[in-house]
Amino acid sequence: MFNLILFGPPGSGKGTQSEKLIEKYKFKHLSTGDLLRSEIAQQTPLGMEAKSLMDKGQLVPDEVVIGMISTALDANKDVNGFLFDGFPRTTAQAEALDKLLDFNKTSIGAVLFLQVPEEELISRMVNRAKTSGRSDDADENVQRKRLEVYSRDTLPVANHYRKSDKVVEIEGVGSVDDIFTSLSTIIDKKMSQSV
Ligand code: B4P
Repeated sequence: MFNLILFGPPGSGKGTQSEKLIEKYKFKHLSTGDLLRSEIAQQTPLGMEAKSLMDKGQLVPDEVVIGMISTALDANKDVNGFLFDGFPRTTAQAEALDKLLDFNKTSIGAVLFLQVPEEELISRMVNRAKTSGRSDDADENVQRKRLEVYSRDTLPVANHYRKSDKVVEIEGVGSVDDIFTSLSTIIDKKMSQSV
């Protein structure tokens, strides 16, 4: 089993690249953003609580997302590997994921970190707002808040995985296909080293 984390700031293209990666490598895709938006669409109590936080650019509590991931891992025992997209977003989430994977006798094979400058991120979120219908994309103050939360709470997650030499930085500006080629090259290399 080969497990991958696609890491990067909001709007760096994690969701965009995940779609292509799951098609090529048949990973089980676990996007906490998608899982939360599905709860919102179903108007569950969890979804309603998450929406109020997401609309302000804040993170949903660790125990909520860790619980969602734990359930998803249990429900997918026979997959080739997981692609974690938008998770972990805090060091506490990363530590919880390490324990869950360890319990299942597996681990993270690589953390691919998409590098995109802040102004480009804002411009992508502004563009995405025109079509996504996502209320957290529509307001520039919320976008700035998401980037602030990212720098404070999520960036330290990269250091957590640097300790075990798992992080590979990838240029996240350029065509979607060129970025996908860069990601695939690293994944092929890491997969061949893991067998
Ligand atoms: P997410 O759903 O994870 O969304 P994201 O980080 O905003 O976007 P992503 O990086 O996937 O960007 P995309 O491909 O769409 O999170 C949403 C919210 O959910 C969070 O703010 C938080 O509140 C909550 N949440 C989620 N996970 C959580 C967790 N673990 N803990 C706590 N809270 C959590 O790309 C963006 C745009 O750029 C798109 O329009 C795309 O078309 C465009 N684009 C992509 N690649 C491009 C390229 N190469 N060039 C130009 N444009 C490009």
